[in-house]
Amino acid sequence: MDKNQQQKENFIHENSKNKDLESYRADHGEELLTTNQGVRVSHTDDSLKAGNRGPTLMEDFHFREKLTHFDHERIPERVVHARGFGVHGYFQVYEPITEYTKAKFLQDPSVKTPVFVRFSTVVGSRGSADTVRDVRGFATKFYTEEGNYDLVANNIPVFFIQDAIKFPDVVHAIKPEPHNEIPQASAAHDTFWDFVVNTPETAHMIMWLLSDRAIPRSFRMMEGFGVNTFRFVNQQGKARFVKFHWKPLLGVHSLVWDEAQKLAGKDPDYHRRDLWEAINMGEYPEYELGVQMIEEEEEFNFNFDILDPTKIWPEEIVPVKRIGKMTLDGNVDNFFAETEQVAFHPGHVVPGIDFSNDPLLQGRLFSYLDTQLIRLGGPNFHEIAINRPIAPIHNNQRDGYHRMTIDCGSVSYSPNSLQANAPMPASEAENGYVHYQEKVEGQKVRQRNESFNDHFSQATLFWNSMSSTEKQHIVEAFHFEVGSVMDKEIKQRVVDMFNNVDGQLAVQIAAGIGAMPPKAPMIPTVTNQSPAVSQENTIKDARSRKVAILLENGFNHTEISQVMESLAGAGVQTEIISKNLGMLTSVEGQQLEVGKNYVTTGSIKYDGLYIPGGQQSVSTLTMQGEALHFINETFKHAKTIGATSEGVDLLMASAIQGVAMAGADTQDQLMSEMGVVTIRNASDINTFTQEFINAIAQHRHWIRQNKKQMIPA
Ligand code: HDE
Repeated sequence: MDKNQQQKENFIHENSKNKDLESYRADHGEELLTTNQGVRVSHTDDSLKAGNRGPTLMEDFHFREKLTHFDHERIPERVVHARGFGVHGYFQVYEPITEYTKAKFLQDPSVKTPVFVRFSTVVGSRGSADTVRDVRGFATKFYTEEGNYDLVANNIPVFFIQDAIKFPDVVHAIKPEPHNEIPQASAAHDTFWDFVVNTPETAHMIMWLLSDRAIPRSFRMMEGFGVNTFRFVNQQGKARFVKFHWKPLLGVHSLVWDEAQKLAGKDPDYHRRDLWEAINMGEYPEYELGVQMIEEEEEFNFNFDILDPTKIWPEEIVPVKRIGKMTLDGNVDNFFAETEQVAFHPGHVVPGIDFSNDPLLQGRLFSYLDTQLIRLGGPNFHEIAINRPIAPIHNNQRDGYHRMTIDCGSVSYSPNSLQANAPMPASEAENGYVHYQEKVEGQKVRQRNESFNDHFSQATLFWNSMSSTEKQHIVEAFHFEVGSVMDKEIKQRVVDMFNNVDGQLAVQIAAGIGAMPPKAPMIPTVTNQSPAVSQENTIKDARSRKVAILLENGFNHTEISQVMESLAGAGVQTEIISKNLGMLTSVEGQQLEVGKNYVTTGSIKYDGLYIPGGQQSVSTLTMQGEALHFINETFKHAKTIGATSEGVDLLMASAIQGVAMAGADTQDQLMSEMGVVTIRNASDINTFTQEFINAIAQHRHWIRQNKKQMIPA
């Protein structure tokens, strides 16, 4: 049994949801072909015809069944979040949090609650690219003993709108325009920005959407946020307001825009492939579950409304308590059966978790069940294998399309005496779900409370909290997004709207989109920051990063093998790239296999680059435009570059020499400041690898930011 199979075995046996799924798995290897009625088929390559050149006969049941099934094998894609990728895992709480909630899966650290997580983009259709600028969905189904709990989250903590009644509007505005279905998976068009300038409550979300958060490096390196305000309720009935967070243990990291755009062409599956491969290699992504809690009595103590989904609760004011950890350790067996058919719903809660009056959440509670009815073809989608709880289901609901359960007996109503009124409602002591008895009073009005009126303070807070590089990326994103808008008035209104966030931001936006700067650039009154929202302050780790090695015949085998071994020891993967696929031979005669050539990969697919020594290898590479482009592009995207002995000469033949060295006094300065780690003397290889690994852990070296325009890549 190989490693992957072994992992799969462990995963199947340890996880109760997977044991449940096991009875649905079908393995067709080494079996004889049958129809759906189980009749063996003797020939499947020709339809039954009247004569060799004659018409196909109606009685060919095998042909008709095969074509009919094929004709019906699509279901509607999700109206939003159509493109997604699902994986299995488990969750464990660190210690009982009985004080805050009675939810059973949050009480016992020894219990592994199975989960299924689906990551997604929002706007693009099912076949769109992974690395587009967009919000990412991060939906988790916990199969708890008390029934399914869904935490249907995004990787951005706020939302575009404050009331769910505007959801169809924002989605229509951002989706491809209806007359020509252009553009795919992008906000960079007139209808979206028209909506934005007419809807000032979008300001805070737009700042996040145009930040690096919207182009994650990996699903494994993203935060998740429940966005809406929920409630925790404990055994004594005491409630607290709560917001949920997922904190990735690899830190929060992003791509750069040029890279994201190129990846969308070179590898549209970049994110799903990254997750699929990480799990297959046993590099299981981990996320801590965090909660922010606010006491009921403190509801009005903040300068924002805690029910407003366009607001964060700054972590510096309301700390995030980390209560447990989720590990994702299993890929699906079948994308359609699991990832496509899974159905999430923020209304799937268990005792101990309740709702708030957040008007976005209230609307969501209607929409998710409703959408599954059309998408999954009726009310029995809870019976689809991936959606079934591990807790038993007993009620009087019956029939409907695709009913699987054979409900026995004559009673399907309540109250009844024929079955002693079973199935009977459970008391609270028996874990029956009891809604929190919040007192609600009011007139029926179509209005918003005035506490929802401040649309700019937190947008400014976000802007204030960004590093200079993050700010530059936001301005560049405005230039791309709003620069793609045709209508000049809309462009001008974007400048004027974001003048309310920060006058200098508005001035910079205007400069890149052919609009006038604001007449009176605003000096913000909000001057504080929330360091937690900046990715500069995240965890830095080299683990599971991927390094490309450029190589040709005549390389130095001792050097490359020492470096590869050290990188592997630090959990860094390597891949050899060369002009052609096949084997390469070192000076000493050893052979190494090429993983990819320039046609099948590109620098954009790696976190760093290493060029080993070997006179002949380096001379050949120096003559290859692709190799030089690879180096230049890696440099432009601020990634770590390492070179040993003659490998350093190749760097000097690239654009780095002229561009990076401009202004640097010595090569040492270049090395230490720019994340370009070089060593001429191979006897210092251990020092090199240590420094190289540390540089990779930094993710990017933004000090190169100002030089990127000079790089021809
Ligand atoms: Fe969703 N959302 N949404 N949403 N949402 C859907 O349900 C909706 C919102 C989120 O991987 C739909 O099954 C409304 C916020 C995720 O299957 C639909 C509003 C957040 C997913 C729907 C929102 C989300 C969805 C489409 C109020 C972050 C993908 C398909 C304005 C907390 C789940 C489906 C998956 C999917 C409605 C806003 C997260 C139509 C009405 C805020 C991760 O029901």
